[in-house]
Amino acid sequence: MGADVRDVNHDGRPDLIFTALAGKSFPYFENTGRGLEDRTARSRLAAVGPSSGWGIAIADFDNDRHQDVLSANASVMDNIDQHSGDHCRLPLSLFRNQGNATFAKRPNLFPRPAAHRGPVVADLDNNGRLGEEPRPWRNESTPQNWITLTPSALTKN
Ligand SMILES: [Ca+2]
Ligand SMILES: [Ca+2]
Repeated sequence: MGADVRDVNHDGRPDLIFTALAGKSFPYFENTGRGLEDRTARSRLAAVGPSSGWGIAIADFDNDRHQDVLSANASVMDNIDQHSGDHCRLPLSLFRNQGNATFAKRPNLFPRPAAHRGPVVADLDNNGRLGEEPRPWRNESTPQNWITLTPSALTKN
């Protein structure tokens, strides 16, 4: 389904996390420099729950320097509500990096379920904290350090 690549474990090499269908792990592969090694079980992304993940974004959502994981969730079947106890519309999930490339799901952070497909992450209000689109989520975490750059036009001498 969705995939994103970032240096999750601070070793300078990009790592890979992708989403999966309900009941499956969200695989996490660390880049060892000689290849990718499966660290899913150690990362605790193996127990993500009954959500089918679509898009994924790896970013530092709480400005603690550790890359966190946001997944856009929904069932693959638009009419699954009519056929089982499962739901098509699901809330987003945020997995906080605990500083050692292990993740803890932040419960009830996104209570509004929807047929999510792909997140877009940006600092929409220029406050140094990342928010999420298409349904704007305002990040109200404690501000940490960030820098804002304002590009200016170059002039010829
Ligand atoms: Ca890495
Ligand atoms: Ca973080």
